[in-house]
Amino acid sequence: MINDKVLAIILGGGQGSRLYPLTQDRSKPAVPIAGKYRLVDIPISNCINADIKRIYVLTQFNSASLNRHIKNTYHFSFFSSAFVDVLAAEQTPNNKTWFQGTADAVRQSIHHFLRHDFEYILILSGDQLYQMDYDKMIDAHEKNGAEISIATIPVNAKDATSFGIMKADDNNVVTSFIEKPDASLLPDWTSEVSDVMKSEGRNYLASMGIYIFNRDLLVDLMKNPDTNDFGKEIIPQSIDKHKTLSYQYEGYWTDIGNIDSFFEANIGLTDNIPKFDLYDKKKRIFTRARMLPTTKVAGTMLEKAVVAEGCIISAAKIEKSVIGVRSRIGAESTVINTYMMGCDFYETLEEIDREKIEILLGIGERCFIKNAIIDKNCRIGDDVRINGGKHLEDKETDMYVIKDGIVVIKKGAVIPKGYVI
Ligand code: ADQ
Ligand code: ADP
Repeated sequence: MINDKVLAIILGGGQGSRLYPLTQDRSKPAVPIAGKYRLVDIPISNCINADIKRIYVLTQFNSASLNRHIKNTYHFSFFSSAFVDVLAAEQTPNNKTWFQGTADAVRQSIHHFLRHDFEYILILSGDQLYQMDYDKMIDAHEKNGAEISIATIPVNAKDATSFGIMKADDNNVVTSFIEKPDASLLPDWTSEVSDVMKSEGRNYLASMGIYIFNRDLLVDLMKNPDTNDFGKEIIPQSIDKHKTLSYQYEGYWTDIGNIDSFFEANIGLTDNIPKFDLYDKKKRIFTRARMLPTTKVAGTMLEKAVVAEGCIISAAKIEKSVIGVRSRIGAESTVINTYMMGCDFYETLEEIDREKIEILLGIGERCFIKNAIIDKNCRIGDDVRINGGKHLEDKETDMYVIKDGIVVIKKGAVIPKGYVI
């Protein structure tokens, strides 16, 4: 099945500077999450689960790993009109600049979209973890005769300043909107919410950055070259003129735009009942099928560990950690509260011998690693000690970055034997 009324656009990311150094060599949608997926798999899977199978991913930075991942993952039938295409910021004679914001990204690519038949355009963010049924949102949009719909979620006062906040009337029509209000303005922006939300102090109705626009309206709105952003300009300027519906969602949703929230979202998967459910067969998250061997574990105490395929683990203990594909962890090592992304390849014994490789891929022996993100293809020598936490100050070296107490080992970094962070 394919939903032929809807075309989906995934805003894959500006420069991704808040996720640096994970975005040093790759675009944000290509950042690996949950041991075997990439960020972009989340919105794409939500689309596929709603039979929306015509999808563009817009990105500023056209990384090889994003293109390879999309090309190798999303194969549709030869006879279907389904596709997932990456559109990177293009420099053409008519447009010499990169995307200036989310609306500008859509504007600069709109000629690609208009080649297709569709009634609604569904605009999604590329850096959120959630499983939402877009079908229901589209139904509500149609039934209410809306021209724009915004998915909304109640948030607390602390979070409210980082989102677009709105008020809606009894029919869920948005009556006012403010992008990222200053804390001093918040008292004027509370909304009536359900008792459950109220009990959690979530009194503000936030935009999830997920929009539906009617095709003709979007084309019209894109004609004004002075509007660069949906949250800052398009939405606030539209609510008086075009019927804008708030579609409220109360499930799990988290923005994973910075290192801290990215880390929490990944480590959260090790909870007894994670808020993000990777085991629901109706809401499957798709990713590249890799045909990896099973994981081999010897003598390891695993406590709340999420371990992907193809790993070789002899650690003493792995606790509250996500261990990505092809990870190797040596004997007597301890890994706590850590997201290890894994490796893109294995090294054969012959290669190790021939190249005289001293520090092997993965984590060596007798290491202690806590509160860290280890990007792909790192080599961590024996007896390395990484003890992340709030006692560490923000810092950057060739090998790692410390942000909010989380030690992020850069992709492919080699950490010498006995090194201490
Ligand atoms: P932000 O998340 O701060 O607020 P923004 O930085 O514009 O908004 O990013 C939205 C999405 O678009 C992200 O996935 C981002 O990576 C992507 N993006 C940003 N610039 C881009 C570009 N030039 N090209 C392609 N993709 C780009 C928005 C809304 C708020 C709302 C929050 C919810 O403005 O109103 O509350 O999303 O997260
Ligand atoms: P995944 O989706 O499993 O993370 P990718 O396709 O992104 O994998 O990455 C695999 C990359 O690793 C490919 O670019 C591949 O060429 C590269 N690669 C495979 N084997 C080796 C190797 N022995 N040394 C260096 N790079 C390798």
